Amino acid sequence: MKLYSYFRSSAAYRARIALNLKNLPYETVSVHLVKEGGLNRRPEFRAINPQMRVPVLALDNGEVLLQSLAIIEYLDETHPEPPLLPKDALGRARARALAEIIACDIHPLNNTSPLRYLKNQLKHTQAELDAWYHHWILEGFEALEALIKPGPYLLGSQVTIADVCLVPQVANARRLKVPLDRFPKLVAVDAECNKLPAFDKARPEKQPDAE
Ligand SMILES: N[C@@H](CCC(=O)N[C@@H](CS)C(=O)NCC(=O)O)C(=O)O
Repeated sequence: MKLYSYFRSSAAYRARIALNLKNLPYETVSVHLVKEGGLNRRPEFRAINPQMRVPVLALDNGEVLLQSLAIIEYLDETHPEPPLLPKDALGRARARALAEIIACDIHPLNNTSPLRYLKNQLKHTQAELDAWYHHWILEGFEALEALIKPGPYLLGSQVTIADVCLVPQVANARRLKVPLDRFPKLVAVDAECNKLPAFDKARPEKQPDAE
C-alpha cells in the first residue's frame, strides 16, 4: 500500500497510527502541502484525489481511499485485530462521537486551506489567525475533557479510533502553543498512547519527509 502523506498533516497522522496499530507495511509518498503554494494542488495529485488533500491510501489492487476516518474504518473492517471500534453499538457510537468532535468539528476549522483563505482572501492578521486557531481547539478540548471516562485511553482500557484522532490533534495544539493545562485527562491519554510503538512511529518528526 502507498500512503500519500505530509509529515505535519494531522489527518495523515491518524492514518499512519491506524496502519501501524494493524501492523500493516506501507510506503510513504510525501505530498508537500506548503511548498510552492502546496504540491497537493498540482494536476498529478489532483488526478489521484480531486479534493487535493491528504491522506490518500492507495491499495495494492489499485483502489484509492480518501478521508482518514473512512480509511481507518476500512482498515478496521479488513484487518479486525486489534479492533479500533468497540464490539457493541453503544461503544461504537461513543468512540465515533469523540473521533468526530476532533475530525469534523475541531480540525476542519484549523486546516491549511481555511487558514490560508482567512489570511489571503479575508486579510486577517497572523495574530487573528492564532486567536481563531486557539479558540476552536480550546472549545473542542473542553468538551472532550468533560466527556471522557477514566483512562488509560479515551474510552477506557482499549485504544479506539478516538485515541487515533486525539494524539495528532494534541501534537498540532502543542506545535501552535495552545496551553493544555486545563486538560489533564487529555494530556494523560496522549502520553499513554505515545508509549505504544504504533503511535510513536507515526509521529511527524519520525516521518521520511520530516523537516
Ligand atoms: N477530513 C479529511 C481532512 C483531510 C485534510 O484536510 N488534510 C489536510 C492536511 S491535515 C490537507 O490535505 N490540506 C491541504 C489543503 O487544505 O490544501 C480527512 O480526515 O482525511
